[in-house]
This record gives sequence, C-alpha cells and structure tokens, in this order.
Amino acid sequence: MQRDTLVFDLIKQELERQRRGIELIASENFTSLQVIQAMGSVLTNKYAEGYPGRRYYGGCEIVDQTEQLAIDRLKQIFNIEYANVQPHSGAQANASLMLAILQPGDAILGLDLSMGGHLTHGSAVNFSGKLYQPHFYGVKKETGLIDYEMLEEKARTVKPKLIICGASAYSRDIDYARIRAVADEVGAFVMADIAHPAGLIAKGLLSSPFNHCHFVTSTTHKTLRGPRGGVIMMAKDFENPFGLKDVKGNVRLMSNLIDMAVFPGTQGGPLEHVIAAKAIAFGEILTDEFTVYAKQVQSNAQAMANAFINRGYNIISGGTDNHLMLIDLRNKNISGKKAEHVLGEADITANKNMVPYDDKSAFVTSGIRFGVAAITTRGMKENDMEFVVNAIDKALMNADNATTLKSVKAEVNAFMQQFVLYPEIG
Ligand code: DSN
Repeated sequence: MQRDTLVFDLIKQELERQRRGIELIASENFTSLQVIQAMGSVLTNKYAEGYPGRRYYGGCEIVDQTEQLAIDRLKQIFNIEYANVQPHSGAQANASLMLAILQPGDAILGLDLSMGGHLTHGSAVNFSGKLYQPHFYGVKKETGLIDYEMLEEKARTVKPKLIICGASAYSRDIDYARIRAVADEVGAFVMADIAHPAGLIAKGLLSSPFNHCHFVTSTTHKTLRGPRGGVIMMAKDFENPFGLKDVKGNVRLMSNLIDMAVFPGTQGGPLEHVIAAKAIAFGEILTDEFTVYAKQVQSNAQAMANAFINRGYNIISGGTDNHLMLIDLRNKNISGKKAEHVLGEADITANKNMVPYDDKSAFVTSGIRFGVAAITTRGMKENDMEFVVNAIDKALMNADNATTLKSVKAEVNAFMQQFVLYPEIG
C-alpha cells in the first residue's frame, strides 16, 4: 500500500500548528509521546466486546491485561472501588450512566449550558434533553457562583431522579456535600461530571466529589492529560436503593448496571488502543511529576487571572480555583466570536463562550474561555502568564489592525520556540 502522504502531510501541519501557537482551549492538553504511541498501536485491530475475563471474542488475553491495568490505576488514583474505562468519550460516559439509572421521561437537574454547564447535562439539542425531562439551575448574577438555593428549590419542586453537577466553563470549586444533602431529601442520585478539573481533583487540589456523589464521570484528555476518551467511576459500589433492575428484572449492583449500560447498552467493541493509552496516562498521573504539574496548572491559572484583572478584564466569579477562567468581554467592546477569530490570527487558540445572562447568541457570545492545562504541559510558569495575557490584550485591543496582529503572531511564534513539543517527532 502506498503511503498516504496527503494525510501525513496534514498531520505534520497540525503538529507545526500546535508547536508554534499558544493553546488556551480549556478542554485540550498535550499527551505524552507514549500515550500517542499506544493509540497508534496494533491494539486498534482487536475486537473485545465484554470486559476483562468475560469477552465475546477469542484472543483477548493481552487486551484483558491492558484494560485491567487502566481500571486498577484509575481506582488507585482516586482511591475508589469501581471504574469503567470503556466509554469512547465524556458524552458516551454520561449517556451510559443515564441509561443505567434513568427511564425515558425521568426528570434530571443540571447546570444550564449558558451558565457554564454541558450539552449532556440536559440541553434540548442533546440526547439528555430529548430522552429525559431536563430542568436547570444557574449561577448568581452578582457573583457568578452556583446558585445553590436555586438548585435546592428546583430539586424540591421537580423531584429529579438525577442531579448533575460539574461544568465546562465554571472556574470555582463545587460544594458536593450540599448537593448530596438535597438529593437525599428528594430521593435523587447525584452525578458529578469532573471532565474539566479531574487532574486537580486527582491530586487533592480541589474538593473530591467521591465522598458525596453516587457517580462520577470524566473525560480523560483534559487535565488528566490522557487520550481522548471517557470513564465512569464510583467511590463505593452499592446495591441500588431504588430497586433498579436489569432487563431480566433482577435487582443488581450498580456496577453491573453501569457495565451493561456501557456495553451492550450504548457501545459495541471497546477501543483497546485508547484504553491502553488511558492506562499509560493513569500511570503518569500516579507519579510525583504529575503532582508538580497539577499544582503548576492551578498556580498558572491564578497568575493568568490576576494578569487579566490588572488589565481591567472581567472574570466571571472574579477569579479561578481550577485550570480555567471565563471572561465577560462586554466592557472591552468585542464579542466572543470576534475575539476568538482575532486571537486565531495571532496563533493564540481559544474558544468563544456564552457568559451567564448573556445577551448574545451562542454563535456570537459575550465571552471567551481560557484554560492553562496545555500551556503548563508546554512548560510555562507563573511569570510566563504576563507574556501570554499581554499578547491576548494587544491582539484584542487591536482587533482591526492587521499589522499589529501580524506582529503579535510573530512574537507568539518566537516565544513558543523555547517550549519544545514532541522533540522525538521530526
Ligand atoms: N467540548 C468540551 C469543552 O470544551 O469543554 C466539553 O465537552
């Protein structure tokens, strides 16, 4: 077979794009080379429907071991009893979990997408909003913090089967104990989707949801710095208190119901090459090196937030506890859409984002979201945040000046040369 130079040239171009730019998309990171190598391995050839030791195909004795390693390491990271590492993505993890514990039409309560939530937490355009009956809580207009009184009031009114916490654009820690208290009062399960802050939770830098939430889901590619994928976890397995049954009518342990909801409920063959890469990433997370990384992520985010505040930018909630921040650009007279475009011209990658109580549509938005997980992996420290924020500010304040944008881009490209990315790849 002839080498597909067309595709490989494009991959090379993407590597160069990643190398020369400042990556601030809060949901992205740079995996280690060994994670990439596992994803590009022969494990992609293997069908392994089922779980380690109980598969529907022969020849699974090796992938049984890689999958079991991923499970064991994830359990060790969070000190938990149960982990399913097969979900292809965070959305799949959430879909599987909901399939395991909900019936179509059941009420669910999540953080509104326009207030920092996520599509899979009940959005009308997502399975979660179509199959279930979605209700939402928000953040307080004055503080940008989760409105726990509203959450409690809604929970008491709609009596959801599931309360979802976790967010994609919320920079503060979450009071899981308070959410669990109202869930117990109304008879709801609680699921924390920790896709964004998981790497910081893994190292004890943010509150742990595991003591309070029945279920925890995550992606593996954000602050966990692994391959693209999802996981479902429980601190403790339990015989479900609401008498949820499997298809044969048997009351089962939650772990059985979740395993069955992932496969065969929502997925077929697991991606064993990705699961091996998850195992590698989880091994990396268990090291002291990753502890240093996670602490640096948090320090860099705080340094970046301060640099923005010093330049008059309005950060929702006034700062950050985790790896990201959401900026309301309305006092800077530029929309999120234009800001994203202008920054792109300067090789700074970020995404527009609605801010709470936004008066612009999701396509335009008043906000922009920045995260530091990826630039921290590149090797940036607190003092580098001044350069980054200065470059962003210069670009945004000269949004219609092509010459200035070109010079910011040149400065960014020169600056990034010191933060070597994948030197092993030519
Ligand atoms: N799309 C991800 C994010 O950017 O936060 C969430 O799924």
